[in-house]
This record gives sequence, C-alpha cells and structure tokens, in this order.
Amino acid sequence: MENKEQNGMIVQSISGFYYVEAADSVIYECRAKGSFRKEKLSPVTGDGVTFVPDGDKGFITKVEPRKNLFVRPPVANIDRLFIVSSVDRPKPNLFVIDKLTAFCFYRGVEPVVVFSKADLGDADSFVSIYRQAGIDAFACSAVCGEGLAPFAERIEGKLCAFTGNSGVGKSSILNALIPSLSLPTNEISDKLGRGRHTTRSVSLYPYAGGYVADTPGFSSFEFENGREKIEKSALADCFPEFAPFAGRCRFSPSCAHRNDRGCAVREAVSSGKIPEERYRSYCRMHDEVKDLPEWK
Ligand SMILES: Nc1nc2c(ncn2[C@@H]2O[C@H](COP(=O)(O)OP(=O)(O)O)[C@@H](O)[C@H]2O)c(=O)[nH]1
Ligand SMILES: [Mg+2]
Ligand SMILES: [Zn+2]
Repeated sequence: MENKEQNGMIVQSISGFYYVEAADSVIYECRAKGSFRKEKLSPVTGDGVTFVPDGDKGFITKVEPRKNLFVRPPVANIDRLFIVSSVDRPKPNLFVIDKLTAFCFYRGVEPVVVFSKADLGDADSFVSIYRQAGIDAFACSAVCGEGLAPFAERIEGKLCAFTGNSGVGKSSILNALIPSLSLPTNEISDKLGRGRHTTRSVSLYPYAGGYVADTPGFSSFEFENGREKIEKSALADCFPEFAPFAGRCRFSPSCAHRNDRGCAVREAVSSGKIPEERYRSYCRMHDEVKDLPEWK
C-alpha cells in the first residue's frame, strides 16, 4: 500500500539526512529525492517540505518555496533575527547593527535588537535609538536573569535565530532560555571551530511555541558571506524611520537623501525625528553602493 504524502518542516540536517517534523510533531529521518541534486536544490533546515513517510523514515519529494534563504548558516524561512550586542565587553558597534537590521528588512526578516549584559552599563540610550527608529529593541542580562521574558513573546509561532559577535552573550541567553541546550559559553573563538567541524548542522529547538535556530560553528549569522550589498535604490526602504519623510523630498522618489535640496529625510535628522546615528549608518552604506551600476 502506498503511503500518503505529508507536510512538515526540516528541523535538523546532517550530511544528507533531514529530520522532518510532521504536523503531529513526530520526527521522521528523511532522505531527499535524487533529482534534487540535478536541480541543484539542496533542502536546508527551516524548509517546509512534502514527504512520504515509511515507518520512522521517509523521503522528501518537494521543497516549498522559501521566504528567504541564508547560506551561512544554511537555513531558510527565518521570521525573526535577534541581533545581540552587549552594552560593554565588548561595546556595541552601531554600524554593524544598522547593517544587519537593513539586511533583515531587505530579506523579509523581522529584526529585534537586543542589548545584552545590561548589568554592565546603560542599555536604555541604545535601546531608545532603535525604538525611535521603529525597530523592536530591548535590554537583558543573562547573568542576572533579567529582561528575558520578551524573547518568549517574540519567538512564539516564529522561526528565530540569533546573531552577534563572539562574546556578546548569545550562548548565555540561549542557555537561560533553554537550559537543556547546555551550550558552551566563553568559547575563545568560534572561528577556530570552523576548521574543526567538517559538517556544520543547524538545529531548530522548540521554544515558547516557536523555534530557535542553534548554529554551532558559526560566529554569527551572515548574509551571503557578508559580502552582499543592498542595491542603492532599495537602501532607503531598509531604514523604516525614513518612510514618513522620504515621499516629501522635493526630488522624491529619486532623492538619495544625501545632499539633495529640499530633502525631508535630512530635515528630519536635523530636527531629531530620525536618530543621527542611524542616518550616519545609512550614508556609510550608501557610500558603498552609490557608484555601483543598478543591475545585478
Ligand atoms: N556581566 C555579564 N556577563 C555576561 C552576560 N552574559 C554573558 N556574559 C559573559 O560573557 C562571556 C561570553 O558569553 P557567551 O554566552 O559565551 O557569548 P557568545 O560568544 O555570544 O555566545 C561569558 O564569559 C559570559 O559569562 C551578562 O548578562 N552579564
Ligand atoms: Mg557562543
Ligand atoms: Zn531626501
């Protein structure tokens, strides 16, 4: 008798084996259809799939269209990315945060800016920059166990991942949320790990009615090897706080919000309606792409 196809999601992938969680939460160890290789389609963790179960094993027959796909780590369909920076040790680099939030908007991922180690300094001034920009942000301390509740609210019903430099406290936060993970903390360098692990798997852990991606062997979440650029015509849209003003520039919609006369975005920066730090990051990112051709 032929088994009926089912839908599921890949929650872990290890060298050609895909662990697919079906609607009833049962996990099937699946292989992929041989023709995927010809089609250069490689299923990844986070993929929604159709599969044919066979006992506790199975066969993936179809990969659903992806909302987004990340190369390093290989994971698809991320809803939310927690961008973690510590208020101290190490100090936050706002440009890096702004670049990551911009890429999130570019790729349809909701960014959440988290200021960790709030016990070490003033997190509020950082948090307020992002809140003013209309970006979700909060502070926490894994050591004190404070400010961790917002994670559960944001993970519910979503597929989430963490990114941030080594040492900012990502593993400490994940351990505080999911004690059974027991991730090693204070690893000297995740870069060393890269060489050692030949297979880098991504696992999704159920938490608070959603999933959190654990990405061992990756120092942080990278968008296309970290080299990809946002096209200049799309860049301003990746700064949500520009939206109420961008349409009012004299040379809208072609205004690049740099030197153009009658630029409503620049006026909003002058009057404090757009955080200056954010506008500076926009200019730095714009400098990187302004002379590139628009095709790509
Ligand atoms: N003071 C303080 N230290 C922390 C906090 N969270 C993590 N740390 C310390 O920061 C170091 C790096 O933490 P870890 O979780 O390994 O960071 P990761 O590299 O981002 O995974 C460790 O020594 C932790 O004990 C915190 O909330 N407050
Ligand atoms: Mg870590
Ligand atoms: Zn403008």
